[in-house]
Amino acid sequence: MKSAITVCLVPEAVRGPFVLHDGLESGCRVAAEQGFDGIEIFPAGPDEVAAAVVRPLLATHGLALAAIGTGAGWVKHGLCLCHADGDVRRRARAFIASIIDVAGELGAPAIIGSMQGRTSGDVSREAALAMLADALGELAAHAARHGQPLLYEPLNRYESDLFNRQVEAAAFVEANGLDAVRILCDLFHMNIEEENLAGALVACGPRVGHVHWADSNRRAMGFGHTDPGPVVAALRAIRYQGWLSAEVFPWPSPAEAAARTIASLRRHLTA
Ligand code: LER
Ligand code: MN
Repeated sequence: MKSAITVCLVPEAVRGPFVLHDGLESGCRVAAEQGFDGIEIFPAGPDEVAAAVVRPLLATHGLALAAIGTGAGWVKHGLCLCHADGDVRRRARAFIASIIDVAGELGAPAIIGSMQGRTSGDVSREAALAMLADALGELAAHAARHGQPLLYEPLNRYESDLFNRQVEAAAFVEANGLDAVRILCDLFHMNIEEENLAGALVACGPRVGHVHWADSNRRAMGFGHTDPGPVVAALRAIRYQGWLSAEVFPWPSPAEAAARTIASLRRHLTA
């Protein structure tokens, strides 16, 4: 398993659960100094993560790219895949596809989290799930052209009402034949929704494609009450070899959140 830390480039998300907010160059420097294997980027759009910009920075600092988030499409532009307005849905897909392309060029997958949206007065659950399945199918095919999976993230009930639990999301993906979609298991959302973190990971098995490594209160692992031991044991049991990426608040400071994260990973991955 590999360690990553989040770098947010979106001013509107400065209060979001991302550790590093001072640009890519600084984010890469801090990630490398703290001993992370890679970074996960939350960009405003595809241009600021163009391969020509990101590749040399990663090379200089000996880092890999874990994933790129697409949530700025929602945060900045109000786009989502289940919007009642077909034009908004089309623009949401185009935004995600543009991130898939830059991420793919850099050998990494894109994440669909907040861009999934939720049901509304105008969109029933049945309609929203049909829109989601269709969009995931098209975007996963797009990602497959880069040899990448597409990461779909169940969110907690306060952020989406589509899928809150890992196994239900995995069953939906399976029932719709979305073989190239992998589940992003965020331990913060899971702490709210799952009975048992380890049990949910084991039940998801080979569908687990990425992990957001966060404590119960969305601070760095070690600053809340999640026990990471059983989580790591479950990931080992399903032979997960992907990223454990710190998508957490920069509390009490970015440096301390980074240091606490890497300490928790070293303790549990080498145990
Ligand atoms: C949002 O709460 C989240 O967990 C992000 O990873 C989704 O973009
Ligand atoms: Mn997350």
